[in-house]
Amino acid sequence: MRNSILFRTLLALIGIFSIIACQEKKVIINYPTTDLATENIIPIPLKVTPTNSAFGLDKNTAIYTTQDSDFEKVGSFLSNKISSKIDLDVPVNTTSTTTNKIIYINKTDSLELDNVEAYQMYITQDSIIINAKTAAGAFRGIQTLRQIIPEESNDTLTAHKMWLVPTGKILDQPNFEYRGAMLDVARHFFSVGDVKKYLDILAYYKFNALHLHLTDDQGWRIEIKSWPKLTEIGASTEVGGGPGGFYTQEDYKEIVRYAAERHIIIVPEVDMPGHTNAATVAYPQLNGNGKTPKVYTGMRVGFSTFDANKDIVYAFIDDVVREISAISPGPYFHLGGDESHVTKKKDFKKFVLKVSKIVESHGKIPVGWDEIANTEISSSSVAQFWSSEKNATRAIEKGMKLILSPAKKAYLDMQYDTLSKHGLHWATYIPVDSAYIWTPETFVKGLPKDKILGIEAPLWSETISNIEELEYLAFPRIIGYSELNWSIKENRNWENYKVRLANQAPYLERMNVKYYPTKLIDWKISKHTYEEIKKN
Ligand code: TNX
Repeated sequence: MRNSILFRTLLALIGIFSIIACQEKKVIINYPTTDLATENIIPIPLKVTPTNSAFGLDKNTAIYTTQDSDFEKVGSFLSNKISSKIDLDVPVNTTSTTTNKIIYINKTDSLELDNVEAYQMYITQDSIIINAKTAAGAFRGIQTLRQIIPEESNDTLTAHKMWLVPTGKILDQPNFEYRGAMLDVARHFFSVGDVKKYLDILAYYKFNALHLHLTDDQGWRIEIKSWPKLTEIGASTEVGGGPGGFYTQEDYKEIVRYAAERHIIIVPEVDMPGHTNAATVAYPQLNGNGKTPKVYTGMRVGFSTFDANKDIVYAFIDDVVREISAISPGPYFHLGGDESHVTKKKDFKKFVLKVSKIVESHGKIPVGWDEIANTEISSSSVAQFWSSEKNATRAIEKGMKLILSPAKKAYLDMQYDTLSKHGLHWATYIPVDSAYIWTPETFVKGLPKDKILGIEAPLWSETISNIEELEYLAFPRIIGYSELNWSIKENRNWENYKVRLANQAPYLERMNVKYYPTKLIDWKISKHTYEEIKKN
Protein backbone atom coordinates (compact mmCIF):
# COMPACT_ATOMS: atom_id res chain seq x y z
CA MET A 1 0.00 0.00 0.00
CA ARG A 2 2.73 2.41 1.08
CA ASN A 3 4.75 1.50 -2.00
CA SER A 4 1.84 2.09 -4.29
CA ILE A 5 1.34 5.59 -2.88
CA LEU A 6 5.00 6.29 -3.33
CA PHE A 7 4.83 4.92 -6.87
CA ARG A 8 1.89 7.12 -7.77
CA THR A 9 3.52 10.16 -6.23
CA LEU A 10 6.63 9.46 -8.21
CA LEU A 11 4.59 9.16 -11.40
CA ALA A 12 3.06 12.55 -10.66
CA LEU A 13 6.54 13.91 -10.28
CA ILE A 14 7.95 12.53 -13.48
CA GLY A 15 7.25 15.79 -15.26
CA ILE A 16 9.29 17.79 -12.79
CA PHE A 17 12.07 15.24 -12.63
CA SER A 18 12.39 15.02 -16.38
CA ILE A 19 12.93 18.79 -16.58
CA ILE A 20 15.53 18.45 -13.86
CA ALA A 21 17.23 15.48 -15.52
CA CYS A 22 17.85 17.45 -18.71
CA GLN A 23 19.54 20.28 -16.93
CA GLU A 24 22.57 19.06 -15.12
CA LYS A 25 24.65 15.99 -14.99
CA LYS A 26 24.29 14.38 -11.63
CA VAL A 27 27.23 15.13 -9.39
CA ILE A 28 27.99 12.38 -6.93
CA ILE A 29 28.33 13.75 -3.43
CA ASN A 30 29.55 11.76 -0.48
CA TYR A 31 27.11 12.75 2.20
CA PRO A 32 28.02 12.08 5.82
CA THR A 33 26.09 9.41 7.68
CA THR A 34 23.00 10.76 9.39
CA ASP A 35 20.32 9.40 11.70
CA LEU A 36 16.81 10.72 11.23
CA ALA A 37 15.71 8.77 14.32
CA THR A 38 17.81 10.87 16.70
CA GLU A 39 16.73 14.27 15.39
CA ASN A 40 15.27 16.68 17.96
CA ILE A 41 11.69 16.54 16.75
CA ILE A 42 8.91 17.62 19.14
CA PRO A 43 6.31 16.20 19.25
CA ILE A 44 7.96 12.90 18.44
CA PRO A 45 6.50 11.34 15.27
CA LEU A 46 4.63 8.05 15.17
CA LYS A 47 7.24 6.21 13.11
CA VAL A 48 10.67 7.21 11.85
CA THR A 49 12.81 5.01 9.59
CA PRO A 50 16.28 6.42 8.91
CA THR A 51 18.18 5.71 5.69
CA ASN A 52 21.37 7.44 6.89
CA SER A 53 22.19 9.76 4.03
CA ALA A 54 21.26 13.40 3.39
CA PHE A 55 19.22 15.76 1.28
CA GLY A 56 21.36 18.80 0.62
CA LEU A 57 19.03 21.78 0.83
CA ASP A 58 20.65 24.52 -1.23
CA LYS A 59 20.19 27.32 -3.75
CA ASN A 60 19.08 24.82 -6.39
CA THR A 61 16.16 23.55 -4.30
CA ALA A 62 12.57 24.48 -5.10
CA ILE A 63 9.24 23.70 -3.44
CA TYR A 64 6.42 22.30 -5.58
CA THR A 65 2.90 21.70 -4.42
CA THR A 66 -0.27 20.12 -5.71
CA GLN A 67 -2.28 22.75 -7.55
CA ASP A 68 -4.64 23.59 -4.74
CA SER A 69 -4.60 27.03 -3.17
CA ASP A 70 -4.40 25.67 0.39
CA PHE A 71 -1.45 23.44 -0.48
CA GLU A 72 0.22 26.35 -2.27
CA LYS A 73 -0.16 28.38 0.92
CA VAL A 74 1.55 25.61 2.87
CA GLY A 75 4.39 25.73 0.33
CA SER A 76 4.77 29.50 0.72
CA PHE A 77 4.65 29.21 4.50
CA LEU A 78 7.51 26.71 4.40
CA SER A 79 9.50 28.87 2.01
CA ASN A 80 9.14 31.89 4.34
CA LYS A 81 10.20 29.90 7.36
CA ILE A 82 13.25 28.45 5.60
CA SER A 83 14.23 31.92 4.55
CA SER A 84 13.97 33.30 8.08
CA LYS A 85 15.80 30.34 9.62
CA ILE A 86 18.78 29.98 7.27
CA ASP A 87 18.44 32.95 4.91
CA LEU A 88 17.96 30.73 1.86
CA ASP A 89 15.46 31.62 -0.83
CA VAL A 90 13.50 28.53 -1.89
CA PRO A 91 11.01 29.38 -4.68
CA VAL A 92 7.53 27.85 -4.75
CA ASN A 93 6.16 26.27 -7.95
CA THR A 94 8.83 27.97 -10.02
CA THR A 95 9.38 27.26 -13.71
CA SER A 96 13.03 28.18 -13.39
CA THR A 97 15.43 25.69 -14.99
CA THR A 98 18.18 25.75 -12.39
CA THR A 99 16.27 23.54 -9.93
CA ASN A 100 17.77 20.11 -9.36
CA LYS A 101 16.27 19.21 -6.03
CA ILE A 102 12.70 19.41 -4.90
CA ILE A 103 10.50 19.51 -1.87
CA TYR A 104 7.13 18.27 -3.05
CA ILE A 105 4.00 18.90 -0.97
CA ASN A 106 1.49 16.48 -2.35
CA LYS A 107 -2.25 16.10 -1.78
CA THR A 108 -3.30 12.47 -1.87
CA ASP A 109 -6.53 10.71 -1.02
CA SER A 110 -4.95 7.33 -0.64
CA LEU A 111 -2.89 7.92 2.43
CA GLU A 112 -2.62 4.81 4.58
CA LEU A 113 -2.90 6.93 7.73
CA ASP A 114 -6.60 7.62 8.04
CA ASN A 115 -6.50 10.88 9.93
CA VAL A 116 -7.16 14.34 8.50
CA GLU A 117 -3.94 15.68 9.99
CA ALA A 118 -1.73 12.73 9.08
CA TYR A 119 1.25 13.09 6.80
CA GLN A 120 4.08 11.02 5.41
CA MET A 121 7.50 12.35 4.57
CA TYR A 122 9.98 10.61 2.30
CA ILE A 123 13.42 12.18 2.34
CA THR A 124 15.99 10.97 -0.20
CA GLN A 125 19.14 12.58 -1.60
CA ASP A 126 17.15 14.22 -4.42
CA SER A 127 13.77 15.01 -2.97
CA ILE A 128 11.59 15.47 0.04
CA ILE A 129 8.02 14.35 -0.55
CA ILE A 130 5.32 15.24 1.94
CA ASN A 131 2.03 13.41 1.36
CA ALA A 132 -1.13 14.49 3.14
CA LYS A 133 -4.87 14.23 2.64
CA THR A 134 -5.48 17.80 3.69
CA ALA A 135 -3.62 21.09 3.83
CA ALA A 136 -3.77 20.76 7.64
CA GLY A 137 -1.86 17.47 7.40
CA ALA A 138 0.67 19.02 5.04
CA PHE A 139 1.01 21.95 7.43
CA ARG A 140 1.81 19.60 10.35
CA GLY A 141 4.32 17.86 8.09
CA ILE A 142 6.22 21.01 7.25
CA GLN A 143 6.62 21.76 10.97
CA THR A 144 8.54 18.51 11.25
CA LEU A 145 10.65 19.49 8.27
CA ARG A 146 11.39 22.92 9.77
CA GLN A 147 12.69 21.17 12.87
CA ILE A 148 15.14 18.95 10.98
CA ILE A 149 16.66 21.62 8.76
CA PRO A 150 19.91 22.41 10.58
CA GLU A 151 20.81 25.98 11.51
CA GLU A 152 24.37 25.57 10.26
CA SER A 153 25.27 24.79 6.66
CA ASN A 154 27.88 22.32 5.50
CA ASP A 155 30.31 24.22 3.31
CA THR A 156 32.70 21.40 2.45
CA LEU A 157 30.70 19.11 0.15
CA THR A 158 30.18 21.55 -2.72
CA ALA A 159 31.33 25.01 -3.69
CA HIS A 160 28.10 26.42 -2.29
CA LYS A 161 26.32 26.13 1.06
CA MET A 162 24.20 23.07 1.79
CA TRP A 163 21.99 22.37 4.78
CA LEU A 164 21.92 18.61 5.28
CA VAL A 165 18.55 17.08 6.09
CA PRO A 166 18.81 13.42 7.22
CA THR A 167 17.15 10.95 4.85
CA GLY A 168 14.48 8.43 5.76
CA LYS A 169 10.78 8.03 6.13
CA ILE A 170 8.35 9.53 8.63
CA LEU A 171 4.78 8.39 9.17
CA ASP A 172 2.92 10.62 11.53
CA GLN A 173 -0.50 11.47 12.88
CA PRO A 174 -1.96 13.01 16.05
CA ASN A 175 -2.80 11.07 19.18
CA PHE A 176 -5.63 13.50 20.07
CA GLU A 177 -7.77 15.59 17.74
CA TYR A 178 -7.93 18.71 19.95
CA ARG A 179 -4.57 20.09 20.96
CA GLY A 180 -5.17 23.31 22.80
CA ALA A 181 -3.78 26.22 24.71
CA MET A 182 -5.85 28.80 26.56
CA LEU A 183 -4.95 32.42 27.15
CA ASP A 184 -6.75 34.56 29.73
CA VAL A 185 -6.85 38.02 28.14
CA ALA A 186 -9.38 39.21 30.73
CA ARG A 187 -7.34 39.44 33.96
CA HIS A 188 -4.66 41.21 31.94
CA PHE A 189 -5.05 42.18 28.33
CA PHE A 190 -2.67 40.89 25.65
CA SER A 191 -2.35 42.64 22.29
CA VAL A 192 -3.07 41.13 18.87
CA GLY A 193 0.70 41.08 18.31
CA ASP A 194 1.25 39.09 21.52
CA VAL A 195 -1.40 36.56 20.53
CA LYS A 196 0.16 36.19 17.08
CA LYS A 197 3.55 35.48 18.57
CA TYR A 198 2.01 32.80 20.79
CA LEU A 199 0.21 31.33 17.76
CA ASP A 200 3.47 31.16 15.80
CA ILE A 201 5.07 28.97 18.42
CA LEU A 202 1.96 26.87 19.03
CA ALA A 203 1.87 26.11 15.31
CA TYR A 204 5.52 24.99 15.33
CA TYR A 205 4.57 22.35 17.93
CA LYS A 206 1.45 21.21 16.07
CA PHE A 207 -1.23 22.71 18.34
CA ASN A 208 -4.56 23.23 16.59
CA ALA A 209 -6.70 25.23 19.05
CA LEU A 210 -6.30 28.46 20.97
CA HIS A 211 -9.04 29.15 23.49
CA LEU A 212 -9.35 32.83 24.38
CA HIS A 213 -10.84 33.58 27.80
CA LEU A 214 -12.37 36.86 26.64
CA THR A 215 -14.36 37.99 29.66
CA ASP A 216 -14.09 37.90 33.43
CA ASP A 217 -14.76 40.02 36.52
CA GLN A 218 -11.82 42.27 35.77
CA GLY A 219 -12.53 43.05 32.13
CA TRP A 220 -14.58 42.45 28.98
CA ARG A 221 -12.25 42.17 25.98
CA ILE A 222 -14.32 41.75 22.83
CA GLU A 223 -16.35 44.41 21.03
CA ILE A 224 -20.07 43.60 20.87
CA LYS A 225 -21.70 46.08 18.53
CA SER A 226 -25.21 45.73 19.95
CA TRP A 227 -23.99 46.29 23.55
CA PRO A 228 -21.26 48.93 23.16
CA LYS A 229 -20.76 49.70 26.85
CA LEU A 230 -19.28 46.25 27.40
CA THR A 231 -16.03 47.59 25.98
CA GLU A 232 -16.60 51.34 26.52
CA ILE A 233 -16.87 50.68 30.25
CA GLY A 234 -16.13 47.01 30.88
CA ALA A 235 -12.76 46.90 29.11
CA SER A 236 -11.05 49.71 30.97
CA THR A 237 -9.89 47.71 33.99
CA GLU A 238 -7.62 44.77 34.75
CA VAL A 239 -6.01 43.08 37.74
CA GLY A 240 -3.90 45.61 39.62
CA GLY A 241 -5.70 48.59 38.11
CA GLY A 242 -3.90 48.78 34.74
CA PRO A 243 -5.51 50.23 31.61
CA GLY A 244 -7.11 47.02 30.27
CA GLY A 245 -8.00 46.97 26.60
CA PHE A 246 -10.12 45.00 24.15
CA TYR A 247 -10.21 43.54 20.66
CA THR A 248 -12.39 45.27 18.11
CA GLN A 249 -14.21 42.75 15.95
CA GLU A 250 -11.67 43.59 13.22
CA ASP A 251 -8.82 42.74 15.64
CA TYR A 252 -10.48 39.49 16.55
CA LYS A 253 -11.01 38.60 12.89
CA GLU A 254 -7.33 39.24 12.31
CA ILE A 255 -6.47 36.80 15.13
CA VAL A 256 -8.86 34.23 13.64
CA ARG A 257 -7.32 34.72 10.17
CA TYR A 258 -3.75 34.45 11.46
CA ALA A 259 -4.64 31.30 13.41
CA ALA A 260 -6.39 29.76 10.39
CA GLU A 261 -3.28 30.35 8.29
CA ARG A 262 -1.61 28.06 10.85
CA HIS A 263 -4.49 25.57 10.84
CA ILE A 264 -5.43 26.59 14.38
CA ILE A 265 -9.00 27.33 15.48
CA ILE A 266 -9.91 30.05 17.95
CA VAL A 267 -12.31 28.96 20.69
CA PRO A 268 -13.98 32.08 22.12
CA GLU A 269 -15.07 32.01 25.76
CA VAL A 270 -17.59 34.25 27.43
CA ASP A 271 -17.47 33.13 31.05
CA MET A 272 -20.91 33.09 32.73
CA PRO A 273 -23.04 33.17 34.85
CA GLY A 274 -20.19 33.86 37.33
CA HIS A 275 -17.05 35.85 36.49
CA THR A 276 -19.30 38.59 35.10
CA ASN A 277 -18.56 41.68 37.21
CA ALA A 278 -17.18 43.70 34.25
CA ALA A 279 -20.30 43.00 32.17
CA THR A 280 -22.61 44.05 34.99
CA VAL A 281 -20.63 47.23 35.65
CA ALA A 282 -21.41 48.13 32.01
CA TYR A 283 -25.03 46.88 32.12
CA PRO A 284 -26.30 46.63 35.72
CA GLN A 285 -29.67 45.31 34.53
CA LEU A 286 -27.95 41.92 33.98
CA ASN A 287 -27.46 41.22 37.68
CA GLY A 288 -29.94 40.35 40.38
CA ASN A 289 -30.48 43.68 42.12
CA GLY A 290 -29.97 45.97 39.11
CA LYS A 291 -27.46 48.06 41.09
CA THR A 292 -24.16 49.02 39.50
CA PRO A 293 -21.38 47.01 41.14
CA LYS A 294 -17.93 48.49 41.81
CA VAL A 295 -15.26 47.76 39.22
CA TYR A 296 -13.06 44.89 40.31
CA THR A 297 -9.28 44.72 39.93
CA GLY A 298 -8.42 42.10 42.56
CA MET A 299 -7.84 38.36 42.23
CA ARG A 300 -10.80 36.82 44.03
CA VAL A 301 -13.24 34.57 42.19
CA GLY A 302 -16.84 33.45 42.67
CA PHE A 303 -18.59 36.65 43.82
CA SER A 304 -20.50 37.78 40.70
CA THR A 305 -23.41 36.33 38.75
CA PHE A 306 -25.87 37.11 36.00
CA ASP A 307 -29.51 36.81 37.02
CA ALA A 308 -30.72 33.52 35.56
CA ASN A 309 -34.36 34.58 35.86
CA LYS A 310 -34.42 37.69 33.70
CA ASP A 311 -35.38 37.62 30.02
CA ILE A 312 -33.04 40.49 29.25
CA VAL A 313 -30.09 38.33 30.30
CA TYR A 314 -30.89 35.75 27.62
CA ALA A 315 -31.57 38.45 25.00
CA PHE A 316 -28.15 39.89 25.84
CA ILE A 317 -26.46 36.48 25.62
CA ASP A 318 -28.15 35.75 22.32
CA ASP A 319 -26.66 38.96 20.88
CA VAL A 320 -23.21 38.24 22.28
CA VAL A 321 -23.12 34.64 21.08
CA ARG A 322 -24.48 35.63 17.66
CA GLU A 323 -21.94 38.39 17.11
CA ILE A 324 -18.97 36.32 18.26
CA SER A 325 -20.10 33.15 16.45
CA ALA A 326 -20.43 35.09 13.20
CA ILE A 327 -16.70 35.85 13.28
CA SER A 328 -15.54 32.50 14.75
CA PRO A 329 -15.34 29.83 12.05
CA GLY A 330 -14.32 27.09 14.54
CA PRO A 331 -16.95 24.61 15.76
CA TYR A 332 -16.87 25.54 19.48
CA PHE A 333 -18.21 28.27 21.74
CA HIS A 334 -17.10 28.17 25.38
CA LEU A 335 -19.75 29.38 27.82
CA GLY A 336 -17.60 29.21 30.97
CA GLY A 337 -19.72 27.96 33.86
CA ASP A 338 -16.95 27.74 36.48
CA GLU A 339 -16.95 28.89 40.07
CA SER A 340 -20.47 30.34 40.07
CA HIS A 341 -20.46 30.29 43.86
CA VAL A 342 -23.17 32.93 44.31
CA THR A 343 -25.58 31.48 41.73
CA LYS A 344 -28.29 29.26 43.27
CA LYS A 345 -27.96 25.62 42.14
CA LYS A 346 -31.31 25.57 40.38
CA ASP A 347 -30.55 28.88 38.68
CA PHE A 348 -27.18 27.58 37.51
CA LYS A 349 -28.85 24.52 35.97
CA LYS A 350 -31.48 26.59 34.25
CA PHE A 351 -28.92 29.10 33.03
CA VAL A 352 -26.43 26.63 31.57
CA LEU A 353 -29.14 24.68 29.76
CA LYS A 354 -30.65 27.83 28.25
CA VAL A 355 -27.31 29.29 27.22
CA SER A 356 -26.20 25.97 25.70
CA LYS A 357 -29.33 26.05 23.55
CA ILE A 358 -28.50 29.59 22.46
CA VAL A 359 -24.98 28.46 21.54
CA GLU A 360 -26.40 25.54 19.54
CA SER A 361 -28.88 27.84 17.81
CA HIS A 362 -25.91 29.79 16.45
CA GLY A 363 -24.41 26.60 15.03
CA LYS A 364 -21.75 26.01 17.66
CA ILE A 365 -20.92 23.12 20.00
CA PRO A 366 -21.11 24.30 23.64
CA VAL A 367 -18.01 23.81 25.76
CA GLY A 368 -17.94 24.56 29.48
CA TRP A 369 -15.77 24.05 32.58
CA ASP A 370 -16.46 20.73 34.33
CA GLU A 371 -19.23 22.20 36.53
CA ILE A 372 -21.59 22.07 33.52
CA ALA A 373 -21.78 18.28 33.90
CA ASN A 374 -24.20 18.95 36.79
CA THR A 375 -26.85 20.30 34.43
CA GLU A 376 -29.16 18.85 31.80
CA ILE A 377 -26.85 20.05 29.02
CA SER A 378 -26.88 17.79 25.97
CA SER A 379 -24.30 15.03 25.64
CA SER A 380 -22.99 16.58 22.44
CA SER A 381 -21.54 19.41 24.53
CA VAL A 382 -17.98 19.24 25.76
CA ALA A 383 -16.84 19.40 29.39
CA GLN A 384 -13.43 20.82 30.23
CA PHE A 385 -12.05 18.95 33.22
CA TRP A 386 -10.02 21.30 35.39
CA SER A 387 -10.60 20.36 39.00
CA SER A 388 -13.41 18.02 39.99
CA GLU A 389 -13.09 14.28 39.34
CA LYS A 390 -16.73 13.99 40.39
CA ASN A 391 -17.80 16.38 37.64
CA ALA A 392 -15.61 14.59 35.13
CA THR A 393 -17.21 11.27 36.07
CA ARG A 394 -20.65 12.81 35.68
CA ALA A 395 -19.67 14.07 32.24
CA ILE A 396 -18.49 10.58 31.27
CA GLU A 397 -21.77 9.06 32.50
CA LYS A 398 -23.64 11.52 30.33
CA GLY A 399 -21.56 10.45 27.33
CA MET A 400 -19.97 13.88 26.91
CA LYS A 401 -16.53 14.31 25.41
CA LEU A 402 -13.85 15.87 27.61
CA ILE A 403 -11.02 18.31 27.19
CA LEU A 404 -8.39 17.59 29.82
CA SER A 405 -6.95 20.56 31.69
CA PRO A 406 -6.29 19.18 35.18
CA ALA A 407 -4.95 22.09 37.23
CA LYS A 408 -2.41 19.84 38.98
CA LYS A 409 -0.78 18.91 35.68
CA ALA A 410 -1.78 21.26 32.89
CA TYR A 411 -2.20 24.73 34.40
CA LEU A 412 0.45 27.00 32.97
CA ASP A 413 -0.18 29.57 35.68
CA MET A 414 0.96 27.19 38.42
CA GLN A 415 4.46 28.10 39.60
CA TYR A 416 7.38 25.85 38.70
CA ASP A 417 8.60 25.87 42.31
CA THR A 418 8.74 28.11 45.37
CA LEU A 419 11.22 30.44 43.67
CA SER A 420 9.10 31.12 40.58
CA LYS A 421 8.79 34.78 39.70
CA HIS A 422 5.19 34.59 38.51
CA GLY A 423 2.20 32.34 38.92
CA LEU A 424 0.06 30.86 41.67
CA HIS A 425 0.24 27.54 43.50
CA TRP A 426 -3.25 26.82 44.78
CA ALA A 427 -3.33 23.50 42.89
CA THR A 428 0.35 22.59 43.22
CA TYR A 429 3.78 23.48 41.86
CA ILE A 430 4.41 22.11 38.37
CA PRO A 431 8.08 21.71 37.50
CA VAL A 432 8.91 20.94 33.88
CA ASP A 433 9.28 17.18 34.43
CA SER A 434 5.99 16.88 36.31
CA ALA A 435 4.18 18.73 33.50
CA TYR A 436 5.36 16.03 31.08
CA ILE A 437 5.30 12.89 33.21
CA TRP A 438 1.64 11.87 33.32
CA THR A 439 -0.66 9.90 31.12
CA PRO A 440 -3.72 11.79 29.91
CA GLU A 441 -5.11 8.55 28.47
CA THR A 442 -5.61 7.11 31.98
CA PHE A 443 -5.75 10.27 34.10
CA VAL A 444 -9.52 10.18 34.63
CA LYS A 445 -10.79 6.80 35.81
CA GLY A 446 -13.29 5.20 33.45
CA LEU A 447 -12.76 7.67 30.64
CA PRO A 448 -12.45 5.84 27.33
CA LYS A 449 -9.78 7.27 25.03
CA ASP A 450 -12.27 8.05 22.29
CA LYS A 451 -14.08 10.41 24.68
CA ILE A 452 -10.94 12.49 25.20
CA LEU A 453 -10.78 15.34 22.72
CA GLY A 454 -7.32 16.24 23.93
CA ILE A 455 -5.36 18.32 26.42
CA GLU A 456 -5.65 22.06 26.75
CA ALA A 457 -3.14 24.04 28.80
CA PRO A 458 -4.76 27.15 30.33
CA LEU A 459 -2.70 30.22 31.12
CA TRP A 460 -4.59 32.38 33.61
CA SER A 461 -3.19 35.87 33.76
CA GLU A 462 -3.76 37.23 37.28
CA THR A 463 0.01 37.38 37.87
CA ILE A 464 1.31 38.16 34.39
CA SER A 465 0.84 41.37 32.45
CA ASN A 466 3.14 41.24 29.44
CA ILE A 467 4.42 38.83 26.82
CA GLU A 468 7.71 38.12 28.61
CA GLU A 469 5.88 37.04 31.75
CA LEU A 470 3.53 34.97 29.62
CA GLU A 471 6.54 33.27 28.04
CA TYR A 472 8.14 32.60 31.41
CA LEU A 473 5.13 30.54 32.50
CA ALA A 474 4.25 28.94 29.16
CA PHE A 475 7.72 27.92 28.04
CA PRO A 476 8.99 25.33 28.16
CA ARG A 477 6.04 23.50 29.75
CA ILE A 478 3.67 23.93 26.84
CA ILE A 479 6.12 22.17 24.54
CA GLY A 480 5.65 19.05 26.69
CA TYR A 481 1.88 19.26 26.31
CA SER A 482 2.36 19.28 22.55
CA GLU A 483 3.98 15.87 22.83
CA LEU A 484 1.34 14.47 25.22
CA ASN A 485 -1.26 15.60 22.71
CA TRP A 486 0.32 14.55 19.46
CA SER A 487 2.48 11.51 20.22
CA ILE A 488 1.30 8.06 21.28
CA LYS A 489 2.10 7.06 24.83
CA GLU A 490 4.47 4.26 23.74
CA ASN A 491 6.69 6.91 22.11
CA ARG A 492 6.80 9.29 25.06
CA ASN A 493 9.70 9.15 27.45
CA TRP A 494 11.03 11.87 29.77
CA GLU A 495 14.74 11.01 29.42
CA ASN A 496 14.49 11.11 25.65
CA TYR A 497 12.19 14.16 25.60
CA LYS A 498 14.53 16.06 27.90
CA VAL A 499 17.32 15.96 25.31
CA ARG A 500 15.03 17.01 22.49
CA LEU A 501 13.71 19.85 24.67
CA ALA A 502 17.24 21.03 25.46
CA ASN A 503 17.75 21.38 21.72
CA GLN A 504 14.74 23.67 21.32
CA ALA A 505 16.79 26.51 22.82
CA PRO A 506 18.11 27.85 19.48
CA TYR A 507 14.55 28.00 18.11
CA LEU A 508 13.18 29.68 21.24
CA GLU A 509 16.05 32.16 21.18
CA ARG A 510 15.53 32.91 17.51
CA MET A 511 11.88 33.59 18.33
CA ASN A 512 12.98 35.80 21.22
CA VAL A 513 11.02 33.71 23.72
CA LYS A 514 11.97 34.38 27.34
CA TYR A 515 11.52 30.80 28.50
CA TYR A 516 12.15 29.69 32.06
CA PRO A 517 15.62 28.10 31.90
CA THR A 518 14.91 25.29 34.34
CA LYS A 519 17.95 23.50 35.74
CA LEU A 520 16.28 20.17 34.95
CA ILE A 521 17.27 20.70 31.32
CA ASP A 522 20.79 20.92 29.94
CA TRP A 523 19.90 23.69 27.47
CA LYS A 524 21.78 23.66 24.18
CA ILE A 525 22.07 27.31 23.43
CA SER A 526 23.03 28.28 19.89
CA LYS A 527 26.48 29.44 18.79
CA HIS A 528 25.00 32.85 18.11
CA THR A 529 23.52 33.21 21.61
CA TYR A 530 26.76 31.96 23.14
CA GLU A 531 28.69 34.69 21.29
CA GLU A 532 26.18 37.28 22.55
CA ILE A 533 26.52 36.08 26.14
CA LYS A 534 30.33 36.18 25.88
CA LYS A 535 30.22 39.74 24.55
CA ASN A 536 28.16 41.06 27.46
C1 TNX B 1 -9.45 28.91 38.65
S1 TNX B 1 -9.88 27.24 36.30
C2 TNX B 1 -10.22 29.55 37.69
C3 TNX B 1 -9.79 30.84 37.16
C4 TNX B 1 -8.54 31.33 37.82
C5 TNX B 1 -7.58 30.19 38.01
C6 TNX B 1 -6.26 30.60 38.57
C7 TNX B 1 -11.17 27.92 36.33
C8 TNX B 1 -12.16 27.31 35.49
N1 TNX B 1 -11.31 28.98 37.11
O1 TNX B 1 -10.82 31.77 37.27
O2 TNX B 1 -7.98 32.32 37.02
O3 TNX B 1 -8.17 29.25 38.86
O4 TNX B 1 -5.37 29.54 38.59
